[in-house]
Amino acid sequence: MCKGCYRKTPLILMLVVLLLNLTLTPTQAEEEETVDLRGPRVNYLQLIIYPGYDQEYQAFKQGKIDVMDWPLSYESWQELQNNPDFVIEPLTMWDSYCLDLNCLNWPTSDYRFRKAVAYLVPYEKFYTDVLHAFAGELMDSMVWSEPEWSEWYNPEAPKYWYDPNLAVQILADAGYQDWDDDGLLEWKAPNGTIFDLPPLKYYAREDDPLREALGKLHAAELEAVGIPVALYVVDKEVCWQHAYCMPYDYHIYTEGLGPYNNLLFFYDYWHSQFADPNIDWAWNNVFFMNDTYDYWITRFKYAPDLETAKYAFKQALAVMMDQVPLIPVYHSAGVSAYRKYYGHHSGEEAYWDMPWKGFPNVKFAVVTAGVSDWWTFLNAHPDDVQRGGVLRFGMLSELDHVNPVTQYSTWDMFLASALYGTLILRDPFTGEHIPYFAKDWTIETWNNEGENATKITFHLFENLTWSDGTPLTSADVAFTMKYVYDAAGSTFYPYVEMIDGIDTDIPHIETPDSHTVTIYFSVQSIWFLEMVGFVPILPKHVWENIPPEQVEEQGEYVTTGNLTCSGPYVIAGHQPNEWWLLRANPYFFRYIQAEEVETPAQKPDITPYIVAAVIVVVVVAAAVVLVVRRRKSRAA
Ligand SMILES: [Ca+2]
Repeated sequence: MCKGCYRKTPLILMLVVLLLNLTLTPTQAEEEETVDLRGPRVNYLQLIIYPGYDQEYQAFKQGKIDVMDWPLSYESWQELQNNPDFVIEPLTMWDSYCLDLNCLNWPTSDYRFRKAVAYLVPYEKFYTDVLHAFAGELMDSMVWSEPEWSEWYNPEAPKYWYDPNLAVQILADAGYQDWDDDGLLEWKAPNGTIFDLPPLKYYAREDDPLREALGKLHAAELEAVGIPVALYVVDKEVCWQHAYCMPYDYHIYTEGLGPYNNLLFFYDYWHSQFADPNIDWAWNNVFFMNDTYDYWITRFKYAPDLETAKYAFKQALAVMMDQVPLIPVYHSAGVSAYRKYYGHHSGEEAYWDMPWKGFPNVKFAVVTAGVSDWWTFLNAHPDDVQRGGVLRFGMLSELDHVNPVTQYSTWDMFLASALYGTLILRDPFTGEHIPYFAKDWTIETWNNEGENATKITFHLFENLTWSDGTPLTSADVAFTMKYVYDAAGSTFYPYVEMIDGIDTDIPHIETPDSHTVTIYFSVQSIWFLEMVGFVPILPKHVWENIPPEQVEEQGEYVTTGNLTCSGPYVIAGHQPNEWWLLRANPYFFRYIQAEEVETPAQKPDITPYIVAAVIVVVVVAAAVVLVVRRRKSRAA
């Protein structure tokens, strides 16, 4: 779900936060809900991979996993809602499911045609028949009027509620009519020449029932007005080959974005500089190229204050909605769920039937919203056990990149966030920036050749340690910023590209002592904390030996079968396409000691996992080959 990468931001300038109490108390949660910043509370986290939603759901129902990575479907919710073995929580997720319209391929290259296509999305029918007013909420704009986003929403921006008569009128005015009376539209050029329309290549995601249904409903509406459609309901890999890879042979694709916590992706995805059809995985894969949009979205990204950012964003949003390179349709809602009691796993009798605790219902996600975010990895535990047991977490996919630098999919991010830390986190309930590896930070301006520019000073906690026992210092932070700028296919390039001197051998980053780092940016923006604060910190002593241009082929996991990390977990084993086993990392700076030593009989029987893991590492290494310059985070 995120190139992964994604954030609503209560902006706090010149912020100094001192963490005095390790337990957060949400200020405005409707019900009392807290998270613990210390963890993990289980000995092991097992990420178990399933080929599809149905298989994962069956495993969840049978108690083979404690929580799913995906929200419950409408049908699953109906089945479980009164079952006392499950805890079901309402889900708020800021993601976007939209229709990508390829602005390079005719006829979706014609903005009048795109407008007509937008007016043919049967929103209400989709909402009642497919979403069941449950699984998602309709969006009338790429940023919609949820309370949390209302200050960025532009009510004046064009909307495209279903109106087939208007669609036909727009098409006719633009020359798209049934000129030869065969039931299909043709286009009459201004000089009178008539062109047949090519069937619209429409890609809908077979692995996602909602997106499949959306594609089918919309395609039927297009055909009903005489637009020829070739609908391909195919797996995500096939969709990606057409929607994200050369030669971008598609007209419409059922896109998923997010979840996100801020709106910076409007720059990263749709500024025209990223619309390069000559590379695979172009971020701007709809090839939206509009000077006015570029102007406003750049003003937004490099805004010196919040008011400037809001104004510029609303202008950009109005341009985008007028030009419709994408049609917003819905965002996820519904519920996510976990099992109420610890399962009957052999060797874990000590925990059987204990209530599970520590599944916060996250609104501002590290990886994904609901009860299956990173916070659950850190907090989940059997009732009063200080630390013990195994959390079994279902996943819909194997990872794409076992690499913190090129992490891309949701599943890449689940692993990376379990292993690596960032300078800051967000309060999962309010979105406020809170300490992680940095205990406090200060945002100031500096004089860059006569212009105001931003600098941020972070003070690191002093007990940060890598999983091999090496201290984690400001040198690791400085190294990381330069490395993720240089690395091929780096997910975090946009986060660091405005660091002053980042394209030189000596970036403008100061490390006056081992726990202090000051990062200078070349311009001023309110967003820089949002960027560098969420880059996973890498161990310099490991990654300095990996050439940035070889970050994928020579990445640490590919060459060693392990990842030196500093987060809550370390890798304990991996069976490709079946599971990852992670063990609580005793070097994690907020590691929770077990209150008492468990007897061997209480330990989970994980011997088969570890044996298998030794065997399979080479296979994985050979499979990791895809290298791209930039990627975006996808909802799936
Ligand atoms: Ca015709």
